[in-house]
Amino acid sequence: MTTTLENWAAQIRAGDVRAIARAVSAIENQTSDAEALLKALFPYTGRACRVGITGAPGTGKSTLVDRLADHYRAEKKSVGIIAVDPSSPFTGGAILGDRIRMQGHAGDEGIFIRSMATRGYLGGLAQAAGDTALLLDAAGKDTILVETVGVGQGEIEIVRLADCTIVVLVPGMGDDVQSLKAGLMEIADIFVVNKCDREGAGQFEQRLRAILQIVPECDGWKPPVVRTVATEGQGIDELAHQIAAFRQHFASAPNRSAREIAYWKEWLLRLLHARLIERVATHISESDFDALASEVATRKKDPYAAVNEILYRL
Ligand SMILES: Nc1nc2c(ncn2[C@@H]2O[C@H](COP(=O)(O)OP(=O)(O)OP(=O)(O)O)[C@@H](O)[C@H]2O)c(=O)[nH]1
Ligand SMILES: [Mg+2]
Repeated sequence: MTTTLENWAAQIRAGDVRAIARAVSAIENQTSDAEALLKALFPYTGRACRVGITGAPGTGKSTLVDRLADHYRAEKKSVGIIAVDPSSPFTGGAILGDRIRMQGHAGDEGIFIRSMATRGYLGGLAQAAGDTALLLDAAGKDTILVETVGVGQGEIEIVRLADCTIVVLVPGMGDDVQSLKAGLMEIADIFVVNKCDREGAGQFEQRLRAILQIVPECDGWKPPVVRTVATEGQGIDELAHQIAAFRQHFASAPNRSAREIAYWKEWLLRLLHARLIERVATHISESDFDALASEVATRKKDPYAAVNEILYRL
């Protein structure tokens, strides 16, 4: 490793904000530095608690993240925030709103905030968010909050990078419990019913609890339901308490190791997938690829033979 890279890694581990920001950019732009840096930092990761916060647009995720960050800062814990917006091709729009809201933390060295939007394909975004979480972990952040809008598979892939996943729901707005996305229900370790200042919150919570009764426990953990009014900071202490309880529950073997292995298996598969596609792109030109696809389209070749041909060329 070159000394510049060594210095950079040391600055990151010391929590230097500019060094961290530069590393996130390197990750986003997929420079070769980024990989070398993450390799150097990897041995120092595994300490942070990664909390994923997902839910439909406008449910109050950013407000919750903001309040949770306040809670942890009051306990003198350092915080990293990654706001991921897979629907936006730019770092802007709603995320910009988040940034403005988060400016209450400006000047606080104990908190690092970064927004990420889609660049290229979704798999890339999940990887970039995961790499950034590793980076912040190595930088000594105690808690890493990852916010993402929960609508599709790509987002679910992003929250899977967390140790603990919070699904945010709100009463009303036709967001009926019945219509909850099955995928979101399955990934929740903790449910938050936010905007409990709204009418119908109690009823909504009851219906949610009734549905959860038939959901089986996972490794002895039954997802709790926390009521919040994020704008007022209500229920935040209870939410932090449930996150800590979840962490405690999975802190010991065998639950912890099984989760960790499943987590890294998914990570390895994604990386392998990305690397294979990369290699294919360096060995086979776009026009070669088009020619193969055209042969399949005209039934000159079957798709299995075409893929085998590509693999053979690697
Ligand atoms: N009444 C009420 N409004 C809330 C509550 N929490 C958040 N809001 C408001 O709901 C709106 C959306 O909040 P955000 O925190 O931006 O929601 P989000 O889920 O991050 O939104 P996206 O990132 O755009 O998906 C804002 O106007 C908040 O002030 C709450 O508990 N009660
Ligand atoms: Mg938001």
